[in-house]
Amino acid sequence: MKEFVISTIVAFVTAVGVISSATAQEGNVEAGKKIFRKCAACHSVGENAKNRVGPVLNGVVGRPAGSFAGYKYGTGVQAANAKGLIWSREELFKWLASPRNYLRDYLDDRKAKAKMAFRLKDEQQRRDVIAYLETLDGPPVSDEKAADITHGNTPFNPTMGSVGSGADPLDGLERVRQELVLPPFAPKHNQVAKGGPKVVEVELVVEEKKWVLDGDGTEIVALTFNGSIPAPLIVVHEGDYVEVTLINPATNLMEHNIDLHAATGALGGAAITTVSPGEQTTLRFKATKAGAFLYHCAPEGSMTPYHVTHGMTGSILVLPRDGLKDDKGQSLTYDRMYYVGENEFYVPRDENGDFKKYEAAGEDLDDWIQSMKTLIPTHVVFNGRVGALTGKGAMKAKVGENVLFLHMQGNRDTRPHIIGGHGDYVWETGSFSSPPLKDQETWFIRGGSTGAALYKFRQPGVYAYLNHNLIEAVELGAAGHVVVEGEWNDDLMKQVYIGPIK
Ligand code: HEC
Ligand SMILES: [Cu+2]
Repeated sequence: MKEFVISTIVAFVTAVGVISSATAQEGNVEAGKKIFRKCAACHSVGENAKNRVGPVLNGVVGRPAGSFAGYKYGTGVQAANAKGLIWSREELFKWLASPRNYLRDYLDDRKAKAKMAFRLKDEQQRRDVIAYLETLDGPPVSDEKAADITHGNTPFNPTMGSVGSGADPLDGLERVRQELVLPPFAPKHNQVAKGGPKVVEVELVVEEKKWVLDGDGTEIVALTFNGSIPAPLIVVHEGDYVEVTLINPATNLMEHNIDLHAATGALGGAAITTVSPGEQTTLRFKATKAGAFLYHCAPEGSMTPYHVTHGMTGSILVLPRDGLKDDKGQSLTYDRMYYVGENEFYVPRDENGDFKKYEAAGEDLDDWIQSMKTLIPTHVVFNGRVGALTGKGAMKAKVGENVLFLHMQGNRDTRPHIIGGHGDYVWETGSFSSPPLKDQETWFIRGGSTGAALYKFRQPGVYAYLNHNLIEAVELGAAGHVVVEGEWNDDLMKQVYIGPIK
């Protein structure tokens, strides 16, 4: 009890800055402010701070643990609060090194859990960030209007788009729910639209989960839409309304949102869809442009490339209402479609050069940001892991079939090629209002886009479909197979002779 009172007083005095000389010895406020950028992925501070993945940290030094109004703390922090824990400088120093281990010790409970999956190992960095936290004033006055803008300085007024006032202008339109399927497959759809524009409902549930990247068992805690990498393909027609419901289950640890390149305004939806664990959001946008597009999570700052390089990228195909066309405006149809998502990963290594493993989403944040800034990926793969599209997972087709390949890369340029085949028609940028290129050998997919290529298979056999940076294909994983059945055509190719030199 005595200790409790003293630490409260010390913390209080420190918080108001009376013994600031001691603060200077311990940690550097300016350095701490920079380090806080890492914390800002989950915590906000300052005047309009609101609870996000983690609670508001204004005035946290000297505050009872688990006490910020309106934040849903985990059971561990709640128990610590009941036990009288006050966030003194010393306690924070231990907490930041490993929140989970800290709670296990403090509560003397081996099963105690912390919702904060982030660790700051470096002692000086911990002192610095605590020094910075000490400069922050107490809790902000709650300002609900200001608190709603979660993403940059978008001019979006949250009341403008709110549904519920008056009649819904889309009441007359047919509503359909699209059941999304696992890549490399496409959901059921018509190539030529039937009837007028519809409202197409899709549901994306964010799953943070362990994910193995290769045959060596290299593992990350992936961030996914619906549990797959890439995220599922959505297919609609130009003029349709797309209603995306994004669910972030309470068991997750991070905030997520969605930026759809097919949408117009509010950062593609990212500005108005950020959801914390335990929340969901529904966004409706009109698909005004025909093409193949990327969608991805885009929380803020470093968190955007962090989430994108943890698997949160997918594609939406917006078909022209009357289907695909060649360069002369003649209809083109496909017999099958495959959706190839290319993702690159930057798995951090330990002192021995071995890949590190982490237990929970966000735990690798610091290491991963360092590693992704090298721009040297450790893995470049199709469908989330090395070999996902070979062997049992190989794509299949028959001689004479037209196959539409969508190729998505959320972050980095790539160059698909079919070894032994071509791109008969290629919409390199994904735009269907521009005429397709014809008879391409290799096509270019800009990082941040989805392109489309149509090819009629004319010979049976196993084709490699790969990123024609062959180092990335062979050494890092960016390769798949297409197994094609049918009759061999000697006119197109014949082995005339092979054997000893004649
Ligand atoms: C990946 C998200 C994430 C990051 C990054 C993160 N935190 Fe947290 N933090 C949380 C969550 C979630 C909680 C709530 C813990 C619980 O309830 O178990 C929390 C709780 C806290 C608390 C306890 C607050 C209270 O009211 O009891 C402090 C202090 C804290 N974090 C400081 C920091 C600092 C400082 C950093 C940066 C060095 C940081 N956090 C980085 C998610 C994060
Ligand atoms: Cu995300």
